Amino acid sequence: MFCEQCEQTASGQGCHQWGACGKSPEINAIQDLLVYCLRGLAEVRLRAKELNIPTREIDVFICESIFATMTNVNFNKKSFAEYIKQAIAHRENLKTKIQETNTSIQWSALANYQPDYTESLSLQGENASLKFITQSGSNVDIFSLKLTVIYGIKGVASYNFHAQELGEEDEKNYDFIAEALVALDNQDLTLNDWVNLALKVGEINLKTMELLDAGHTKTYGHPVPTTVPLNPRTGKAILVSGHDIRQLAEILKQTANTGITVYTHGELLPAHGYPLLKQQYSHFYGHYGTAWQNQTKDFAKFPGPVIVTTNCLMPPHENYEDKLFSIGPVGYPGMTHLDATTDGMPDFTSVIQKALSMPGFTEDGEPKQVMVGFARNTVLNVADTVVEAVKQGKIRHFFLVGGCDGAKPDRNYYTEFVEKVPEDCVVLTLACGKFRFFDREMGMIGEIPRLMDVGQCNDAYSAIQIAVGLAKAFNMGVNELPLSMILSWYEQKAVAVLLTLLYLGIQDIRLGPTLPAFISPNVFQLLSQKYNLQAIATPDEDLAACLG
Ligand code: FSO
Ligand code: SF4
Repeated sequence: MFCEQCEQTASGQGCHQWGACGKSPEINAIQDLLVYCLRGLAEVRLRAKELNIPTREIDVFICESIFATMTNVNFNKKSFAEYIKQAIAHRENLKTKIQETNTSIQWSALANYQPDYTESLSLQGENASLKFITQSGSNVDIFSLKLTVIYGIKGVASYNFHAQELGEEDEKNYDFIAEALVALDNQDLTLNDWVNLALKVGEINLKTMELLDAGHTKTYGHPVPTTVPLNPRTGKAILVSGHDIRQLAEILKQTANTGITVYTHGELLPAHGYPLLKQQYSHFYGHYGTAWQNQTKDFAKFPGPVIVTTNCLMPPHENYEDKLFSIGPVGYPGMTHLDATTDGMPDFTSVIQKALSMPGFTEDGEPKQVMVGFARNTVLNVADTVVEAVKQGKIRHFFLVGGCDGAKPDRNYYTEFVEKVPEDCVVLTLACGKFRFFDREMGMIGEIPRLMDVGQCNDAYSAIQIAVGLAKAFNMGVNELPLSMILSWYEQKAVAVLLTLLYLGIQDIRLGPTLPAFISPNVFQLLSQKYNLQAIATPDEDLAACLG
């Protein structure tokens, strides 16, 4: 087994015996086999595109199936066997269409690969392992960059999957995903070419996050400051976890008038800031639980069913697995998966029945709340006030403390960092890393809250727009703003976001809690020379350096 795609990889050296996330060597190998098959499909898809053969269905399939290989998304061998069959079927279909116009094409071994379905797909996956394929003929730094590209592409694919659900697509993004998958087999690329390709992943991810932002804001309005109850209210309940706001909207639609209250979990907290969702559904009420790594406790306690729409899913405990439902790319053996019906959305009747059969909350909890909705529109609407506060010395510095959470104790750095941020500084946050401090009372500086939740990890786009907007208002470059980025990473969406920030030339990012295992010392040195990317130190040292 070889996997080092996430931050919790064993001893920072890669998971070789068993995944720290709970992924078995068998699942890891079948995921690698899927990626191998997708690389062959990508080659054929690029040829089809040249011949103007429509590929949209295949592009969406590629995004969904890569999404399923991300950390904490899908642990189900059956799902991967099905994705592999579909990948080969799509590839052969496309080849037939291509053959109608061009009979002389020679396909690579990858594009001709045929799995043996009578034998173990996991065993075949071991031979097709990512490490075996990508390491051949390259040095350790090129291997490091190839991993950076494939892991970044996983993040990009997942965001494109979300964007297309909301009707936002750009064929150029799909083209690039296929090109990057094909490039993994190209032995002629130099180290520099690979650096450029990694940065291109960041560029395409920026475009992808922009599409997703457009999908959310056009469909549900621009987020507005909104109070979200953290205490439950009496009655039957459904919890929705993950990132997928389109699916959450569908669940709200199908549960309307059932008397069931819908709660968000994890990265769906910012969904409360979208005004059209809130106005339309009075049973869209509050948020339950904190970050993904606490779900075994949170899901067990929740007195209703839980729908997992995306990462981060942990292997469920017996005491609650029967009330868990997965949709889209998510899966776990034995867990009920709700497939999309003909209109493209799952039928949530079984979840509603489950909720009605479960106790729900028997009393209202002690009132507690947080604020969300400080996305680009809200913040940039008060840009003048912010600029004035900075000029008058009321605001000294901004910190973007965001990214992922995780179980490791060294992630306490982020809690401590925010606690130590001086009174005259403002903290912007996004993604699930916020759960380390999201319910702190941090007060206001004049009319500006000292803690502002920009949104989900993909709302890094919104944070970038805020930084660009403030830089414009101050008439300076983003790197000259009194702004420091203190980022925490965990999985491949965060890799894609980091590559976007580097593509934009953002300097001085502090990254933790540990550096990616897949970044070789030479590649890290290159990034630190060019962007001053650095590992987090202690909160005191980093605060002093940022404010110095
Ligand atoms: Fe967190 Fe998980 Fe959103 Fe990630 S819930 S860790 S970067 O999947 O995507 O922030
Ligand atoms: Fe290990 Fe992370 Fe890979 Fe899971 S996803 S096997 S924890 S590196």
